[in-house]
Amino acid sequence: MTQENTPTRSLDGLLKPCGRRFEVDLSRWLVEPSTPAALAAAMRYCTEGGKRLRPSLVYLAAEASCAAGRAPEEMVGRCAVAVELIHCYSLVHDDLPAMDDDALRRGRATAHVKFGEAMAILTGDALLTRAFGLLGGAGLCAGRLVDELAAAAGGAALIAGQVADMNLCPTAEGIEGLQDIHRRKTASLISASTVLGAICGGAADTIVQALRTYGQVLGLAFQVVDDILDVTGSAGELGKTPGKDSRQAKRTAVTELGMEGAVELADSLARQAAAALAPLGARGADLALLADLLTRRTN
Ligand code: GRG
Repeated sequence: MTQENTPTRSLDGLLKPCGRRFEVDLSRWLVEPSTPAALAAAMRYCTEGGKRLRPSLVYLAAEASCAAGRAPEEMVGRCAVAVELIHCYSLVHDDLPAMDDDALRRGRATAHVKFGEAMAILTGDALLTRAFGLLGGAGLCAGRLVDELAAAAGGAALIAGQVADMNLCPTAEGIEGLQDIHRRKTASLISASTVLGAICGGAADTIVQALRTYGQVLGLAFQVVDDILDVTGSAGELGKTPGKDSRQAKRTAVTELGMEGAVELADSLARQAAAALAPLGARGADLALLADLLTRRTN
């Protein structure tokens, strides 16, 4: 990165205001009336903490693509909560004994350790279902929003990525095969976040497409950094168990390319993500900065 466009804002500086907005939206939209108190408590627990990257992308993409005024706040809030609920459900289920079998998430006991396995499964189910309920009530664009999120969270994307990651289906060799897994398990939801934001902002098709590409490439970069942090990070920093990939003999960007190659790939993908924002002009500045800052994150 050259001197004149050295970022003056930190990752915290970008994400914290979005995070504060998100906590308001989450407390409004998470729990339906008549939800049993024990389930509501587990849903709250499983949605606390984290970087709030995906809802932040919804807010930033909505702002960047809304040419006049502000994107409709309720629709944006529903989308921000919906993408985070899908993310949280996937983490709860990923941590289960039948999957990754982990005891630590976001610096605390995982859901099945805290509430038992049955409640953890049901909490994940409730988060997943609530996400689509929120989009279904999002007004005129509801159908489009549901289609986008269903594609990102479904059997050809997020779940396919998990199936491949767990070696439950054949996968292609090499970095191409690995990136196909990353595209599905990580980038699909990150891209859906920017696309949902763009739809809320009433973006033209070229802008929606630019934000889709940005999200896809950013998602690939994000997963490469996640692979790197699994080697270099500590449990204290990450809030989850480091070193799991090598203990489980998982293919990662580091195993495929070596540490130096993985760092280069993350940088290159971050630059490609920022370049995809060209059609947004100056309105894409925060998202471009975010791509750069995320490659240097420590958790
Ligand atoms: C169980 C259907 C199902 C899917 C699980 C998301 C996932 C697929 C597995 C979790 C482990 C993993 C490496 C996922 C890839 C995406 C990723 C890097 C998640 C962590 O996202 P962060 O860092 O987490 O944004 P926080 O806690 O900050 O929200």
